[in-house]
Amino acid sequence: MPGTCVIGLQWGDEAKGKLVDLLTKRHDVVARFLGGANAGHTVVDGENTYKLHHIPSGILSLDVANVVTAGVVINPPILLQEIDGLKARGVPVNNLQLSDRAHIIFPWHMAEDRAMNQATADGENIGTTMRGIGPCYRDKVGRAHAIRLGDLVRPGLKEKIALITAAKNKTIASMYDSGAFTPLDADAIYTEYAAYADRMREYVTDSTAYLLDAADEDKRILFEGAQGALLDVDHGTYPFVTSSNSSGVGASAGSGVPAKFITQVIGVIKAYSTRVGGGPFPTEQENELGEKIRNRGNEFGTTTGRPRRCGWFDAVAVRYTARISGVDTLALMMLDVLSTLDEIKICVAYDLNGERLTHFPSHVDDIRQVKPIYETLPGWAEEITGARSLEDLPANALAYIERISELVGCEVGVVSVGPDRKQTIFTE
Ligand code: 2SA
Ligand code: MG
Repeated sequence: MPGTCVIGLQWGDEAKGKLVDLLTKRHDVVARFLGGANAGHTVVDGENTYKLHHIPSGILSLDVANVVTAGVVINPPILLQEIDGLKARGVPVNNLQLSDRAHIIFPWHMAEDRAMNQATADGENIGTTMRGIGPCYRDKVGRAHAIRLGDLVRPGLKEKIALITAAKNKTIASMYDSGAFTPLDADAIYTEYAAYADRMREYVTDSTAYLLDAADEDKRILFEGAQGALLDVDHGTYPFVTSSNSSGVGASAGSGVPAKFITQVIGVIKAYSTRVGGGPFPTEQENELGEKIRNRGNEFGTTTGRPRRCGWFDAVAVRYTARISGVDTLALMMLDVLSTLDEIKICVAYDLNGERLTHFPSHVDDIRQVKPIYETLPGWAEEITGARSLEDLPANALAYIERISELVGCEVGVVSVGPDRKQTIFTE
């Protein structure tokens, strides 16, 4: 079965949504396998721009099944807004399935995220999206105080919510200064969430069973990642990460489909780097150049509108994430953003206390300390948003693509020069 996986290889926002949308035509199923309303996937179809958070980016293709799998955490009001927004613009969502194993985000998770989002043990703020993601995953692993979509649509919900609200009111109160937290009202939460459950019921499935059957029937499944591999809870820049496996290793865990069914992994990279929230970022440019990239690339969070930190392409980090994700081919996005720069730098190694590193360090202290070692390439003056084939690109842009491919150790199969579907070059 040809299973394809799309993974962001940086800190998220690599324009994965555009790539997934392009690839859906060649697939029968799109399965989103992690994260939740912290993700913002932008899909552009002609004049229309859709911003999706939970719903897989294949939703615009009506004959493709779009599956929110067990590994996702669902925020019901945000999901329902997405559904309503799509319907209001004439996109039917009959092709959506929601896993009954997916965990549900509740108001207590938001309250906990706000309280925890102060500082980590080493004093720097993670800068989460405040969507309750970390607390929900923590409760999932903790088991005692978790509610899955399957629970939301079954009897017994009222009792579960009452029990958890009572426990959470005690623990959350202790996280805030006295008076700063208004205790949660279990009855009100039940009434609100029971209404959400009624609206979500028609989409609920055992998505694991569905996907396993689809795999056995040789259906073509596209596994859609969210965030980026450097935010992977186990393999990223911990603790400045999200709370699930956002690298390639997460596709099977989240979807329930064994790795042997995934025959191709596409690593999505931006032609430069961005990061939102706290944490180390070796090639960050806190200067005019960073500002220029932010403005040209419109680098502001889809979910929260936060300005993204910008910097040069980091080949050390991407080579690492391409390897852990098992990447076969790269999709290089937003190359047009770098047009008009005199020169472009690529980080080819790190200097850690005088030692040259070409592997990505495991400890955040070392990632903070490293100094990037750059190689400088000449830029190109002309805009390239109209390029439709490699021949249309300036020689310096081609040289840049070639160098990234060499340093990361994977071929570049796709180059994107703008948000529209048409602004895509397939190199084969
Ligand atoms: P969280 O909310 O617990 O997952 O945050 C933990 C860290 O993960 C980062 N993170 C992200 N980074 C980039 N893009 C993300 N999605 C949105 C988007 C972000 C937005 O697509 O634009 O709108 O602000 C995303 N989601 C999580 C987060 O910044 C923390 O560093
Ligand atoms: Mg995004």
